[in-house]
Amino acid sequence: MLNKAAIFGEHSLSGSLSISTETEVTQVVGACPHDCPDTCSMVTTVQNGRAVRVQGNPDHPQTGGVLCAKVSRYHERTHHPDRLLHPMRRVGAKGAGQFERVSWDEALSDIAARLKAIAAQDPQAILPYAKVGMRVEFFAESRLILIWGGNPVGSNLHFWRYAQEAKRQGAKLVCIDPRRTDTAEKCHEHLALLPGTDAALAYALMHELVVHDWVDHDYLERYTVGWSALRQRALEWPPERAAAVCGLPVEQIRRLAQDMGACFQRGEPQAIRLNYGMQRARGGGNAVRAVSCIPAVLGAWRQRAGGLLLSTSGAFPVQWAPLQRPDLLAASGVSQPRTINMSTIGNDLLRPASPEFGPQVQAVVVYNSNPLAVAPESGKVVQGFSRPDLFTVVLEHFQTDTADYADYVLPATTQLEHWDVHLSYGHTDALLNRPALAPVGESRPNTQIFRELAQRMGFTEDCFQDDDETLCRQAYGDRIDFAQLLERGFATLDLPEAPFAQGGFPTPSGRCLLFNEALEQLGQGGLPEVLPNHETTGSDARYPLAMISPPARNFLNSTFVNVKTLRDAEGEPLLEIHPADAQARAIADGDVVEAFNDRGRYHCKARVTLRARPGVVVGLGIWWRKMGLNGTNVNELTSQRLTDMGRAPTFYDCLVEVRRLAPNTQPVQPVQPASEALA
Ligand SMILES: Nc1nc2c(c(=O)[nH]1)N[C@H]1C(S)=C(S)[C@@H](COP(=O)(O)OP(=O)(O)OC[C@H]3O[C@@H](n4cnc5c(=O)[nH]c(N)nc54)[C@H](O)[C@@H]3O)O[C@H]1N2
Ligand SMILES: Nc1nc2c(c(=O)[nH]1)N[C@H]1C(S)=C(S)[C@@H](COP(=O)(O)OP(=O)(O)OC[C@H]3O[C@@H](n4cnc5c(=O)[nH]c(N)nc54)[C@H](O)[C@@H]3O)O[C@H]1N2
Ligand SMILES: [Mo]
Repeated sequence: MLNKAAIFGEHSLSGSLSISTETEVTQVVGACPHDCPDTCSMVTTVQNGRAVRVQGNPDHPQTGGVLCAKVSRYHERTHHPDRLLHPMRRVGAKGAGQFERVSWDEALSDIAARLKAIAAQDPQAILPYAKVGMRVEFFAESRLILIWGGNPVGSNLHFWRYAQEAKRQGAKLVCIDPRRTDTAEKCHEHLALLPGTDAALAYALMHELVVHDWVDHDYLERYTVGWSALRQRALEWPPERAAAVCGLPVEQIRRLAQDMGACFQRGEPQAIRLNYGMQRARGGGNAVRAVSCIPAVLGAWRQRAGGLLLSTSGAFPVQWAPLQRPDLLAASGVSQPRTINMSTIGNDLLRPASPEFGPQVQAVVVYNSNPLAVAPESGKVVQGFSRPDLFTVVLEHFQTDTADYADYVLPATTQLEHWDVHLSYGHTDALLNRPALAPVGESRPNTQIFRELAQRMGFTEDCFQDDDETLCRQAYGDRIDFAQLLERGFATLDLPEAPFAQGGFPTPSGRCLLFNEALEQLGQGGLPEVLPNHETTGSDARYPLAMISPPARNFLNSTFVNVKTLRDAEGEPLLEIHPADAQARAIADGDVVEAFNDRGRYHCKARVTLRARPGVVVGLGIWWRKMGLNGTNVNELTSQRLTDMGRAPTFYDCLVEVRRLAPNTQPVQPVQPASEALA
């Protein structure tokens, strides 16, 4: 445990939990709330009503007593001097951030009056468990691991522990990522492909498997559909062709295929950890389909340490309920508010009523999200939230970029102060979060705020009377022993070790659909397609550099950006650029630069580094706009276009140009919140 903590600089807790009454120290088992595949069980130490420490639960095997650097600072966030402590009503212009304190009663009555028709989000609706693929712990036994489109050292630490274990046992680790991340540095091989070219690489690998006959014919015959069509398509992708598309040396592709072939011939397990990186470009859905064919071709699913694990959470949670005009809702007999894709919120807030779109959006309730900072093409998002006729309510811990545009800001409790249940998309345990503290200030849980709003809006259904503990009980029904959850904080679901060893895929035939007839009929293509990005470089491209914007290690999306210790670790907003691209633009390390395209301008400092590959710049996210040099962040540049499947956002399908603004004569500090400037 100690050495893991030392390696990662994370905090670990060893030994068992104790409760000592003399010193009034208690420890409460909870669950990390963040949208991260690890879903850790955490232990909060409370002294005199304040959280003094947050650590990983040593009794929960997946957590193993270790939390990431961010969440081990959770108590700093909960007791942060900038915590929102009471309801506030806007007095200044939208975006100016000027508010006056109001009572809960005043705030709720006024909001309820204005939102009469809001169908409060049904707090009982919990995402169904949809587990796809391998169990994460079995990666420790794999002999070859492809980490494809993810940076687990930064964002999936507990998977990385199993990969490390495998590495110690002699496994080879390969990272497929345009950026030389911390993960890429620790792997044996790094394929720095151009963003959005993963399907081409997958096909070239299958090409090599076919021509060398590193193929599990028996598995394909018994448990798949469409092998001959896929095989034929793969033969159209010799490594030379893919190398040109992906911007990779052809030998590197061949070498990877040979490693896969060697593993196959020795009968050793090989596995792929697939993450969101590749899904944030136009062809993301097809890229995932293409990569997912590989384990079937190899018959890798036969072994429990073989196959593939893909995060199953939605790529972009739609977490807020836009409200339609009550009179129109009533007139049309609609009782539920519609949901709007957050990837196009900028355009949608600005859209007038139309038959296709429906009525204009009149009100927005935002909770658990910071759309001003995280949604693409922020220029449009800002314009939308600035509409004087839009009524906006934000439930928050802090005065975020989004809260600045609210008519009402309502203080919400943090994870240390409320009940919650969590399912993981990286392991197979269910977790329970018990509150460790009384709510700070006048803050209230989201659920309580929605219940009170519902009451004032005249909803009388029984479910609006349920308290949070009841909701947690109901969430799992009888699939989980709630007593065990209460006692230990986690319970393991019973799942097979090698789910697809003999087919059993979640398809009508139980076979893996290499060729998908249903998709063919929808015009999507029965085989996975290699789709170019929406924004492709080339002679006619107006902007020559591709920009990706993955999260900074010490932030969780835009959360924690205001926690000083974590912000200090990230320094300031940076754009990574390869030395050749920097030289061509006379940019030196530390210069203030402008990254721009037709959508907007983002000012930050340049970091000239080999982490960026030629032709691709990296803007680590997601900083608060108000901390940016010109009051913007990377999402000023990203587009609202959607992916091929699932209408997901295309954050990493984005072209820009970069120019030097000023030399780095003095350190440029991001604007700090007032309370921290004193510290
Ligand atoms: N520290 C930290 N952890 C997090 C989060 C966070 O903000 N901070 N966010 C959480 C959330 S909400 C999510 S959705 C998950 C995301 O988790 P992951 O899906 O693992 O996403 P990232 O860690 O951002 O890794 C994406 C990687 O893909 C690379 N990439 C970009 N474009 C491409 C491409 O076209 N092809 C390939 N192969 N790679 C590409 C990026 O350089 C980046 O290193 O992480 C969760 N964990
Ligand atoms: N450029 C770029 N943009 C991206 C991404 C990227 O990789 N690149 N990643 C995208 C992805 S995958 C995601 S998931 C989104 C994430 O974007 P968001 O879902 O907006 O996540 P956060 O930025 O973490 O903001 C969460 C907010 O909710 C608040 N909050 C947390 N807990 C509670 C609570 O219990 N109650 C209430 N009321 N509030 C709470 C926090 O204080 C925080 O301000 O960003 C997306 N945006
Ligand atoms: Mo996410």
